[in-house]
Amino acid sequence: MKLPVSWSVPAAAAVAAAMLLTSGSIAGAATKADVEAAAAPDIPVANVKAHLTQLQSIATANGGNRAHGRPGYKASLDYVKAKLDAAGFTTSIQQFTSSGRTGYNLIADWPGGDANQIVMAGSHLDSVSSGAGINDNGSGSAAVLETALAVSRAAYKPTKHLRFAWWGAEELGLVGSRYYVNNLSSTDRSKISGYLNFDMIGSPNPGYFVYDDDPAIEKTFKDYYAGLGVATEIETEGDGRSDHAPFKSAGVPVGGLFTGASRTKTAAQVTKWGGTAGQSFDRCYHSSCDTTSNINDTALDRNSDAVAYAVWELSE
Ligand code: DTR
Ligand code: CA
Ligand code: ZN
Ligand code: ZN
Repeated sequence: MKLPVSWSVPAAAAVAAAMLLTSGSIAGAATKADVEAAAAPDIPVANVKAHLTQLQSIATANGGNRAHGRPGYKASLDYVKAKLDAAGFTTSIQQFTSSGRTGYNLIADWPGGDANQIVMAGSHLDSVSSGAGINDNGSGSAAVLETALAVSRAAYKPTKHLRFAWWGAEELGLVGSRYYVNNLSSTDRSKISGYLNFDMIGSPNPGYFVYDDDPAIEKTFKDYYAGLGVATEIETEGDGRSDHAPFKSAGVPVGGLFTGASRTKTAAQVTKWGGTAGQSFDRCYHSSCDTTSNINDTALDRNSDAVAYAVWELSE
Protein backbone atom coordinates (compact mmCIF):
# COMPACT_ATOMS: atom_id res chain seq x y z
CA MET A 1 0.00 0.00 0.00
CA LYS A 2 1.67 3.26 -1.14
CA LEU A 3 1.25 6.28 1.13
CA PRO A 4 2.00 9.97 0.63
CA VAL A 5 5.57 11.12 1.20
CA SER A 6 4.24 13.73 3.58
CA TRP A 7 4.38 11.23 6.41
CA SER A 8 7.17 11.52 8.95
CA VAL A 9 8.10 8.64 11.21
CA PRO A 10 10.82 8.50 13.87
CA ALA A 11 14.19 7.75 12.25
CA ALA A 12 14.64 4.49 14.15
CA ALA A 13 11.22 3.28 13.10
CA ALA A 14 11.95 4.36 9.53
CA VAL A 15 15.17 2.34 9.42
CA ALA A 16 13.50 -0.66 11.05
CA ALA A 17 10.57 -0.45 8.68
CA ALA A 18 12.91 -0.08 5.69
CA MET A 19 14.81 -3.23 6.73
CA LEU A 20 11.50 -5.01 7.25
CA LEU A 21 10.16 -4.00 3.88
CA THR A 22 13.30 -4.67 1.85
CA SER A 23 14.64 -7.78 3.63
CA GLY A 24 14.66 -10.64 1.16
CA SER A 25 13.25 -8.46 -1.57
CA ILE A 26 15.15 -8.00 -4.83
CA ALA A 27 13.58 -4.58 -5.22
CA GLY A 28 15.64 -1.47 -4.63
CA ALA A 29 15.64 0.39 -1.31
CA ALA A 30 12.16 1.04 0.03
CA THR A 31 10.90 4.45 -0.93
CA LYS A 32 10.04 6.91 1.83
CA ALA A 33 6.39 6.23 1.13
CA ASP A 34 6.90 2.47 1.44
CA VAL A 35 8.67 2.99 4.74
CA GLU A 36 5.81 5.10 5.96
CA ALA A 37 3.36 2.43 4.92
CA ALA A 38 4.54 0.55 8.01
CA ALA A 39 2.81 3.10 10.24
CA ALA A 40 -0.69 1.80 9.49
CA PRO A 41 -1.39 -1.83 8.57
CA ASP A 42 -3.07 -2.94 5.42
CA ILE A 43 -6.61 -4.11 6.21
CA PRO A 44 -7.18 -7.42 4.42
CA VAL A 45 -10.32 -6.90 2.35
CA ALA A 46 -10.93 -10.66 2.56
CA ASN A 47 -11.40 -10.22 6.31
CA VAL A 48 -13.82 -7.35 5.77
CA LYS A 49 -15.80 -9.42 3.27
CA ALA A 50 -15.90 -12.31 5.72
CA HIS A 51 -17.69 -10.03 8.19
CA LEU A 52 -20.12 -9.06 5.42
CA THR A 53 -20.80 -12.73 4.74
CA GLN A 54 -21.60 -13.21 8.42
CA LEU A 55 -23.94 -10.20 8.42
CA GLN A 56 -25.65 -11.55 5.29
CA SER A 57 -26.13 -14.94 6.98
CA ILE A 58 -27.55 -13.20 10.04
CA ALA A 59 -30.06 -11.29 7.89
CA THR A 60 -31.02 -14.42 5.99
CA ALA A 61 -31.62 -16.29 9.25
CA ASN A 62 -33.69 -13.45 10.70
CA GLY A 63 -36.40 -12.47 8.25
CA GLY A 64 -34.06 -10.96 5.67
CA ASN A 65 -33.00 -7.86 7.57
CA ARG A 66 -30.89 -6.44 10.43
CA ALA A 67 -33.23 -3.58 11.24
CA HIS A 68 -33.74 -1.78 14.55
CA GLY A 69 -35.84 -3.73 17.01
CA ARG A 70 -35.65 -6.95 14.98
CA PRO A 71 -33.68 -10.09 15.90
CA GLY A 72 -31.26 -9.56 13.02
CA TYR A 73 -29.96 -6.35 14.54
CA LYS A 74 -29.22 -7.85 17.97
CA ALA A 75 -27.59 -10.87 16.29
CA SER A 76 -25.37 -8.48 14.29
CA LEU A 77 -24.38 -6.69 17.47
CA ASP A 78 -23.63 -9.95 19.27
CA TYR A 79 -21.38 -10.99 16.35
CA VAL A 80 -19.38 -7.78 16.44
CA LYS A 81 -19.15 -7.75 20.24
CA ALA A 82 -17.86 -11.34 20.40
CA LYS A 83 -15.01 -10.50 17.98
CA LEU A 84 -14.04 -7.44 20.01
CA ASP A 85 -14.22 -9.19 23.39
CA ALA A 86 -11.95 -11.93 22.06
CA ALA A 87 -9.50 -9.28 20.82
CA GLY A 88 -9.11 -7.57 24.21
CA PHE A 89 -11.43 -4.59 23.87
CA THR A 90 -13.51 -3.28 26.77
CA THR A 91 -17.02 -3.39 25.34
CA SER A 92 -20.29 -1.97 26.60
CA ILE A 93 -23.85 -2.05 25.26
CA GLN A 94 -26.01 1.03 25.59
CA GLN A 95 -29.76 0.40 25.42
CA PHE A 96 -32.41 2.88 24.26
CA THR A 97 -36.00 2.76 23.05
CA SER A 98 -37.21 3.99 19.68
CA SER A 99 -40.56 3.40 18.01
CA GLY A 100 -41.52 1.20 20.95
CA ARG A 101 -38.64 -1.20 20.38
CA THR A 102 -35.36 -1.67 22.22
CA GLY A 103 -32.26 -0.45 20.43
CA TYR A 104 -28.60 -0.97 21.20
CA ASN A 105 -25.31 0.84 20.67
CA LEU A 106 -22.04 -1.09 21.00
CA ILE A 107 -19.04 0.84 22.33
CA ALA A 108 -15.55 -0.70 22.33
CA ASP A 109 -12.60 0.93 24.09
CA TRP A 110 -9.02 -0.10 23.36
CA PRO A 111 -7.24 -0.02 26.75
CA GLY A 112 -4.58 2.68 27.09
CA GLY A 113 -3.90 6.08 25.62
CA ASP A 114 -4.77 9.49 26.98
CA ALA A 115 -8.33 9.34 28.30
CA ASN A 116 -8.62 13.07 27.77
CA GLN A 117 -7.99 12.73 24.03
CA ILE A 118 -10.30 10.15 22.50
CA VAL A 119 -10.31 9.34 18.79
CA MET A 120 -13.59 7.67 17.83
CA ALA A 121 -14.46 5.71 14.70
CA GLY A 122 -18.04 4.56 14.15
CA SER A 123 -20.68 3.26 11.82
CA HIS A 124 -24.33 2.35 12.06
CA LEU A 125 -24.97 -1.38 12.26
CA ASP A 126 -28.69 -1.38 11.51
CA SER A 127 -30.22 -1.97 8.11
CA VAL A 128 -33.55 -0.87 6.75
CA SER A 129 -36.34 -3.42 7.15
CA SER A 130 -36.42 -4.17 3.41
CA GLY A 131 -33.06 -5.87 3.21
CA ALA A 132 -29.77 -7.12 4.64
CA GLY A 133 -28.09 -3.69 4.43
CA ILE A 134 -24.71 -5.00 3.32
CA ASN A 135 -23.47 -1.77 1.75
CA ASP A 136 -25.72 0.33 3.97
CA ASN A 137 -24.17 -0.20 6.36
CA GLY A 138 -22.47 -3.53 6.68
CA SER A 139 -19.60 -2.01 4.70
CA GLY A 140 -18.84 0.68 7.27
CA SER A 141 -19.47 -1.64 10.22
CA ALA A 142 -17.17 -4.36 8.84
CA ALA A 143 -14.39 -1.91 7.98
CA VAL A 144 -14.49 -0.35 11.45
CA LEU A 145 -14.56 -3.82 13.05
CA GLU A 146 -11.57 -5.05 11.03
CA THR A 147 -9.64 -1.87 11.83
CA ALA A 148 -10.30 -2.43 15.54
CA LEU A 149 -9.10 -6.02 15.18
CA ALA A 150 -5.99 -4.74 13.38
CA VAL A 151 -5.30 -2.47 16.38
CA SER A 152 -5.39 -5.56 18.56
CA ARG A 153 -3.23 -7.65 16.21
CA ALA A 154 -0.66 -4.84 16.16
CA ALA A 155 -0.88 -4.36 19.93
CA TYR A 156 -0.99 -0.71 18.91
CA LYS A 157 -0.18 1.77 21.69
CA PRO A 158 -1.27 5.19 20.44
CA THR A 159 -0.82 8.42 22.36
CA LYS A 160 -4.55 9.06 22.27
CA HIS A 161 -7.28 6.70 23.46
CA LEU A 162 -9.16 4.73 20.78
CA ARG A 163 -12.90 4.13 20.94
CA PHE A 164 -14.99 2.36 18.31
CA ALA A 165 -18.78 2.43 18.03
CA TRP A 166 -21.56 0.64 16.20
CA TRP A 167 -24.82 2.58 16.27
CA GLY A 168 -28.40 1.36 16.41
CA ALA A 169 -31.43 2.89 14.70
CA GLU A 170 -29.57 5.22 12.35
CA GLU A 171 -32.18 4.50 9.73
CA LEU A 172 -34.90 5.83 12.05
CA GLY A 173 -33.09 9.18 12.23
CA LEU A 174 -29.66 8.88 13.83
CA VAL A 175 -31.37 7.68 16.99
CA GLY A 176 -28.55 5.62 18.53
CA SER A 177 -25.72 8.06 17.91
CA ARG A 178 -27.86 10.97 19.09
CA TYR A 179 -28.73 9.03 22.25
CA TYR A 180 -25.02 8.40 22.88
CA VAL A 181 -23.99 12.05 22.41
CA ASN A 182 -26.92 13.39 24.42
CA ASN A 183 -26.01 11.14 27.33
CA LEU A 184 -22.39 12.24 27.49
CA SER A 185 -21.54 14.79 30.16
CA SER A 186 -20.09 17.99 28.73
CA THR A 187 -16.77 16.95 30.26
CA ASP A 188 -16.83 13.58 28.51
CA ARG A 189 -17.95 15.20 25.28
CA SER A 190 -14.97 17.56 25.40
CA LYS A 191 -12.60 14.58 25.64
CA ILE A 192 -13.54 13.39 22.14
CA SER A 193 -10.91 14.92 19.87
CA GLY A 194 -12.55 13.62 16.71
CA TYR A 195 -15.29 11.33 15.41
CA LEU A 196 -14.84 9.47 12.10
CA ASN A 197 -18.01 8.18 10.41
CA PHE A 198 -18.24 5.41 7.83
CA ASP A 199 -21.66 4.90 6.28
CA MET A 200 -21.78 3.26 2.81
CA ILE A 201 -18.13 2.80 1.80
CA GLY A 202 -18.43 -0.07 -0.69
CA SER A 203 -21.06 1.10 -3.20
CA PRO A 204 -21.15 -1.01 -6.37
CA ASN A 205 -20.71 2.01 -8.71
CA PRO A 206 -18.48 3.89 -6.31
CA GLY A 207 -17.48 7.48 -5.92
CA TYR A 208 -14.80 8.55 -3.46
CA PHE A 209 -16.34 11.25 -1.30
CA VAL A 210 -14.69 12.84 1.73
CA TYR A 211 -16.61 14.76 4.39
CA ASP A 212 -15.49 18.40 4.57
CA ASP A 213 -16.69 19.19 8.08
CA ASP A 214 -13.28 19.39 9.82
CA PRO A 215 -10.28 20.52 7.75
CA ALA A 216 -7.67 18.42 9.57
CA ILE A 217 -9.69 15.21 9.30
CA GLU A 218 -10.57 16.01 5.69
CA LYS A 219 -6.87 16.47 4.90
CA THR A 220 -6.01 13.16 6.53
CA PHE A 221 -8.33 11.31 4.19
CA LYS A 222 -7.33 13.37 1.15
CA ASP A 223 -3.65 12.71 1.87
CA TYR A 224 -4.39 9.00 1.95
CA TYR A 225 -6.15 9.06 -1.39
CA ALA A 226 -3.50 11.34 -2.91
CA GLY A 227 -0.99 8.65 -1.94
CA LEU A 228 -3.05 6.14 -3.91
CA GLY A 229 -3.43 8.51 -6.85
CA VAL A 230 -7.22 8.36 -6.50
CA ALA A 231 -9.20 11.57 -6.96
CA THR A 232 -11.77 12.49 -4.32
CA GLU A 233 -14.73 14.85 -4.14
CA ILE A 234 -16.36 16.56 -1.20
CA GLU A 235 -19.37 14.65 0.16
CA THR A 236 -22.54 16.68 -0.59
CA GLU A 237 -25.28 14.05 -0.90
CA GLY A 238 -26.38 14.38 2.62
CA ASP A 239 -24.92 16.87 5.05
CA GLY A 240 -26.16 15.70 8.41
CA ARG A 241 -27.66 12.51 7.08
CA SER A 242 -25.53 10.16 9.11
CA ASP A 243 -24.16 9.54 12.58
CA HIS A 244 -21.50 12.24 12.48
CA ALA A 245 -24.29 14.86 12.72
CA PRO A 246 -24.99 14.58 16.48
CA PHE A 247 -21.24 14.80 17.18
CA LYS A 248 -20.87 17.84 14.95
CA SER A 249 -23.85 19.53 16.63
CA ALA A 250 -22.08 18.96 19.97
CA GLY A 251 -18.92 20.66 18.70
CA VAL A 252 -16.84 17.52 18.11
CA PRO A 253 -14.60 17.62 15.01
CA VAL A 254 -15.98 15.09 12.52
CA GLY A 255 -15.06 13.52 9.21
CA GLY A 256 -15.64 10.43 7.18
CA LEU A 257 -15.92 8.70 3.84
CA PHE A 258 -18.81 7.83 1.53
CA THR A 259 -19.10 6.02 -1.81
CA GLY A 260 -22.56 7.26 -2.77
CA ALA A 261 -26.20 6.24 -2.58
CA SER A 262 -29.08 7.09 -4.89
CA ARG A 263 -27.52 9.97 -6.83
CA THR A 264 -26.28 9.08 -10.32
CA LYS A 265 -22.64 9.06 -11.39
CA THR A 266 -21.75 11.63 -14.06
CA ALA A 267 -19.59 11.10 -17.13
CA ALA A 268 -16.96 13.36 -15.59
CA GLN A 269 -16.90 11.16 -12.49
CA VAL A 270 -16.53 8.05 -14.65
CA THR A 271 -13.32 9.49 -16.12
CA LYS A 272 -11.96 9.74 -12.55
CA TRP A 273 -13.33 6.58 -11.03
CA GLY A 274 -14.57 4.26 -13.74
CA GLY A 275 -17.96 2.67 -13.38
CA THR A 276 -21.18 3.58 -15.20
CA ALA A 277 -22.43 7.07 -15.96
CA GLY A 278 -26.13 7.73 -15.48
CA GLN A 279 -26.42 4.93 -12.94
CA SER A 280 -26.79 5.34 -9.17
CA PHE A 281 -23.71 4.92 -7.06
CA ASP A 282 -25.77 2.26 -5.26
CA ARG A 283 -28.83 1.12 -7.22
CA CYS A 284 -29.80 -1.15 -4.31
CA TYR A 285 -29.89 1.64 -1.75
CA HIS A 286 -32.49 0.72 0.89
CA SER A 287 -33.59 -2.22 -1.23
CA SER A 288 -33.74 -5.96 -0.85
CA CYS A 289 -30.85 -6.29 -3.33
CA ASP A 290 -28.41 -4.68 -0.89
CA THR A 291 -26.69 -8.03 -0.36
CA THR A 292 -23.09 -9.26 -0.46
CA SER A 293 -23.24 -8.95 -4.27
CA ASN A 294 -23.89 -5.22 -3.89
CA ILE A 295 -20.29 -4.37 -3.00
CA ASN A 296 -17.36 -3.06 -5.06
CA ASP A 297 -14.34 -4.83 -3.60
CA THR A 298 -11.84 -2.19 -4.70
CA ALA A 299 -13.80 0.58 -3.01
CA LEU A 300 -14.26 -1.52 0.12
CA ASP A 301 -10.55 -2.32 0.22
CA ARG A 302 -9.41 1.26 -0.34
CA ASN A 303 -11.83 2.65 2.22
CA SER A 304 -11.05 -0.01 4.82
CA ASP A 305 -7.38 0.91 4.46
CA ALA A 306 -8.36 4.58 4.73
CA VAL A 307 -10.12 3.87 8.04
CA ALA A 308 -6.92 2.34 9.40
CA TYR A 309 -4.77 5.12 7.98
CA ALA A 310 -6.88 7.80 9.65
CA VAL A 311 -7.14 5.96 12.98
CA TRP A 312 -3.37 5.56 13.14
CA GLU A 313 -2.63 9.06 11.84
CA LEU A 314 -5.01 10.86 14.19
CA SER A 315 -4.18 8.88 17.34
CA GLU A 316 -0.41 8.48 17.29
N1 DTR B 1 -28.08 8.35 5.63
C1 DTR B 1 -27.43 7.20 5.05
C2 DTR B 1 -27.13 7.32 3.58
C3 DTR B 1 -26.56 8.62 3.21
C4 DTR B 1 -27.14 9.52 2.38
N2 DTR B 1 -26.31 10.59 2.25
C5 DTR B 1 -25.20 10.41 3.00
C6 DTR B 1 -24.06 11.20 3.24
C7 DTR B 1 -23.10 10.72 4.08
C8 DTR B 1 -23.24 9.47 4.72
C9 DTR B 1 -24.38 8.68 4.50
C10 DTR B 1 -25.34 9.16 3.64
C11 DTR B 1 -28.29 6.00 5.27
O1 DTR B 1 -29.28 5.84 4.55
O2 DTR B 1 -27.96 5.22 6.16
CA1 CA C 1 -6.40 -3.46 2.18
ZN1 ZN D 1 -29.67 3.84 4.93
ZN1 ZN E 1 -26.34 4.21 6.20
